[in-house]
Amino acid sequence: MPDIILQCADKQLTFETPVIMGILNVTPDSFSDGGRYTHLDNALRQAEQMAADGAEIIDIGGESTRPGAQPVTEQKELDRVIPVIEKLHQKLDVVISIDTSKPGVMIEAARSGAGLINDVMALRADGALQAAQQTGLPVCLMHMQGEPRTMQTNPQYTNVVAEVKTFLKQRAEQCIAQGINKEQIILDPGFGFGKTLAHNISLFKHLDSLQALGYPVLVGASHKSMLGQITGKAVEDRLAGSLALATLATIKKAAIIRVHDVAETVDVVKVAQALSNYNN
Ligand code: YH5
Repeated sequence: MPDIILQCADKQLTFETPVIMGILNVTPDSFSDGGRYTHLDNALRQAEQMAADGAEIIDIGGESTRPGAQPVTEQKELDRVIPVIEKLHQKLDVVISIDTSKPGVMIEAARSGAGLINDVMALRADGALQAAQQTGLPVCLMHMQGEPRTMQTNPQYTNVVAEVKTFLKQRAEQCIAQGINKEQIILDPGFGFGKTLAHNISLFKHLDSLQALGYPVLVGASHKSMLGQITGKAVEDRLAGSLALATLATIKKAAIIRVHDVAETVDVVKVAQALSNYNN
């Protein structure tokens, strides 16, 4: 992986050590400060802190994709994310990732300074492949079985590792056929997206099988219910579990780790990297 360089608009990402992607939610339920700050100020403060803590990527999502979440309109998503992207692009030296499945949002986000497209639908929406190609930005292709509203109802696989790998390989090939550069593709097994705990565990244990496709792999499991299922802890008490997972992801050479707790994860990655036998 050290030889891979992602070209994220005006910035480059390399993966000698896992890159931390900090999660910045701009959905209304993530603001509970009673209006003391505007959404924009709040987002900027959070993002500044994550950058200072060592996040190299900040992932901005204007549509909740948590289990059971309802879709939002394109205009609403644009209204939420574009001002934040413009402001962060002005003020911070980080790669801005846009977490969206909508072609129109991809295009506008790229115009406003985004450096990476993160799509939990793996560019399956009508026009998304073309839109992503047009931006020239790297794309993260994530596996999901079903759709957010219903995906956790009854996830089923014959062989989860093989099925996720085949799906992502085919999506990567579609991207390449559409004119997206092979070197601009990231894969993600999609922890918690239409998966039981057993499915998530298999995918994590066999991350190397996905990495064998030759693309950088993103791991996103911070605070997710698989950690709640393993530890018995509520969502606000999943930091330690998230850090244990980040340690293992580092040892397994994940390229990008997507997290809520940037400062803590940066330390964990440094220690895991320094002390593991086969990372360097
Ligand atoms: C991901 O894995 N996930 S949004 C449920 C939680 C906690 C967090 C409380 N976007 C991913 O973060 N993009 C999301 O339980 C993502 N990979 C990529 N590439 C869901 C989320 C979350 C959901």
